[in-house]
Amino acid sequence: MIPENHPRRQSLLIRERLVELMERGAVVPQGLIAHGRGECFDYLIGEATQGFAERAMRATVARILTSEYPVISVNGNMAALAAKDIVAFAEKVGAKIEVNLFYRSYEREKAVAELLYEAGAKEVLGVGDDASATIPELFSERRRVSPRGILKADTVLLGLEDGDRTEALVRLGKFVIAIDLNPLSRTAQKANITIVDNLTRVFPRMLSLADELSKLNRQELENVWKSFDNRKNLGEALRFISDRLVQLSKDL
Ligand code: PTJ
Repeated sequence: MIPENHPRRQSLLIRERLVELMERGAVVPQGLIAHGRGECFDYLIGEATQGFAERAMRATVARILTSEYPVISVNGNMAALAAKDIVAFAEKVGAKIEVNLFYRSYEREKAVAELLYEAGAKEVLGVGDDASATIPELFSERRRVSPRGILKADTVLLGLEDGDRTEALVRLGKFVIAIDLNPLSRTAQKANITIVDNLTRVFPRMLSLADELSKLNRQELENVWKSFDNRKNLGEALRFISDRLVQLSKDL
């Protein structure tokens, strides 16, 4: 039992949920390691959505609203932490949802899809025979995608993704949007838009941004995402972290 007044109650509850879903087979043990890394970067950005993340989210929503075929790629950690918000966001912006796992097995595909269906999804791609297409240049199970999903997508939104797969999707001509707390990861560096923020904050915020931005016309939406510069924004994330650490060290 985590005491109600524990200062890090929320964070401990999230850990408990990941462990529980690992026991149910949706999350892999490596996902716990990835989460620990994420927690560390979250500390560095003050465990709050900063300006660089807000700008990246606005560009993301604008891009998705002007996409022909947007797909949200969901792995074990994403489904464990944000299934409800992912499903609500996908519904609002008309995006498909596809299970795409680094450590793929049929049992895990089903376990992750089940979390999404429990959260209200009407359709989940990438399970079993549906993941029958392959991403060239990637090997083993990591290359499988759905011909009705990622293979066909013009825009792919993903989180906690491996660098090789991000690079392969970009080479395939996909517009890749990554949610990654680590601004230095290969995924963060290679994506077209990187949201350096915790995915538990990202989806609720993007839901309200979708309401706000859907009032803009197509030209205005295109201006929002086309004027976004990912490298500059990643630079701002790193400067924010470094300035914050300098400030914190002065306060000691
Ligand atoms: O479910 P699977 O089989 O697809 O496997 C998923 C994991 C997460 C195990 C796999 O994709 C993996 O090994 O990821 P990495 O290479 O460890 O990358 C995870 C990245 O996500 C790191 O840069 C973390 O800082 C970041 N991260 C961790 N938790 C969060 C996060 N970013 C945003 N929100 C989080 N909650």
